[in-house]
Amino acid sequence: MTKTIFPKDFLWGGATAANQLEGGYLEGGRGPSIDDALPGGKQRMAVVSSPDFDWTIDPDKYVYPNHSGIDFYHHYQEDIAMFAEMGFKVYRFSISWSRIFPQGDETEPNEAGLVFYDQVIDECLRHNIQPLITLHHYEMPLYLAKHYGGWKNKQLIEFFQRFTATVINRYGDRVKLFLTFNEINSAAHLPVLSQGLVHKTGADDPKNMFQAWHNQFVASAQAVKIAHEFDPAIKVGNMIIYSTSYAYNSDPVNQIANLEYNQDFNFYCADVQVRGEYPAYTDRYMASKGVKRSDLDITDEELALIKKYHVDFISFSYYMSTTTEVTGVSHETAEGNLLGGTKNPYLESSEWGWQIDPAGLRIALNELYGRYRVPLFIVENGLGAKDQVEADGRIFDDYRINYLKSHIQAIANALEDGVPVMGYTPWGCIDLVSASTGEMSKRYGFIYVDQDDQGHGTLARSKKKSFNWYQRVIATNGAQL
Ligand code: BGP
Repeated sequence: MTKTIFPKDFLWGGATAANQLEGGYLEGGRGPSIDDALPGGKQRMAVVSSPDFDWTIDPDKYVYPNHSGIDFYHHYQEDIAMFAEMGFKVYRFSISWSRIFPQGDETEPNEAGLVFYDQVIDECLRHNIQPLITLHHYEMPLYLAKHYGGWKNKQLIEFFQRFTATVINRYGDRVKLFLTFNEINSAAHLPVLSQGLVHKTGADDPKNMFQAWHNQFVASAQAVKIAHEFDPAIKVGNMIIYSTSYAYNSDPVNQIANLEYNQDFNFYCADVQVRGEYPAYTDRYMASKGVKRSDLDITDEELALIKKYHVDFISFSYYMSTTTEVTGVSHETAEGNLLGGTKNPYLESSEWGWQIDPAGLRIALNELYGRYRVPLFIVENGLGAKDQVEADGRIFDDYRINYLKSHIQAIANALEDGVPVMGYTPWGCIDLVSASTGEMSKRYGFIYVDQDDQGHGTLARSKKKSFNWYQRVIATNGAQL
């Protein structure tokens, strides 16, 4: 076999999230989660940021594809068997909080919800796939958002602690890898998914974002404490979106804009979760949003907890890079891209305006390791694209293969740079509902799922060309891309 730079215990796999995958939204005693109240389709983000949005689930008004997901709730055995066929060593999935605590503030968990994840975990282990669990991925019980105002409310720390303890006590004998908050830094762009905040509950006031982040930092530290006390062998990671950022040119004002973008977006949350303390630029960042640290409710006990229980490793999503300039108006913007920024003239974009940049992943890995010196795990990466099904049912997704191949090559380069990378779990390894559009047609999977944007289809699973390609990548431990 050709020589590989990937370590022999490298964790190849794939990633999903409960709210985009499971369906069964009221089965097994599950309560509604915030994602169940968000419409699918083009109006998704616009509706959520309007002043009238009030979390009412109204199926007559909007299409709700998240209610059905891809019905993993009833297909998990078949899906995990296909992951095993690809050779997955690890499968990243999230636990729906409202399946375990339907309302969120109960003291006793819902046993039927716990049983569902027992089955998923045992099915993974039967196939020698290690589970990697995200505790909080873009959803929370709807009740907590409606009646407590989401993560800006300190009571959520206690509720989340109960949820975390329940999950770790139940699964910690079989699951040794956990992540706390998915893309915690995304609150700056997606307050609804990340922190359960909408216009009515103060998403427009940056003070709430910083308070919610602080509460999440405390909850994350508690999760590390609970996990390590249960079994010191359990490793807990944070999870951030990392968007490698370039200054538009060598003009120092753009270089400074880039420095601040990196501090505020890429590093702020990780600095607290990995180093255990608020970074030096905290006051500068808060002031840029009109917030003073003294406006927030932060106690010495909480800071001590954050300091002591920092995470063991960093996990991150990487899809694209960003280009920063001080005005952002003189050049074309990266249209359609939720993270915004200026269009980089050297890069191609996906159909959704995400700028494709594999070299940026090598830079990300080097920057994160240089700054934090802890192991890194790429838990999301991939290309959202519309797939064409041929008359004979085959799907030739060479564009996806090319995207993934170039990014895996970038990981190999970073390994040569000496960066310790634990694993790689491409996003949406099976087609699922898109987080930003709420639609099916933005697909990432190696496995095709027959369902359209209105939720119609047989839900039949089939292998795309990339399925066999990824199978070979794993079988050769990255030697053959
Ligand atoms: C990340 C989220 C995922 C996922 C992915 C792709 O930000 O953690 O939940 O959906 O992006 O995004 P989208 O579905 O909007 O294409």
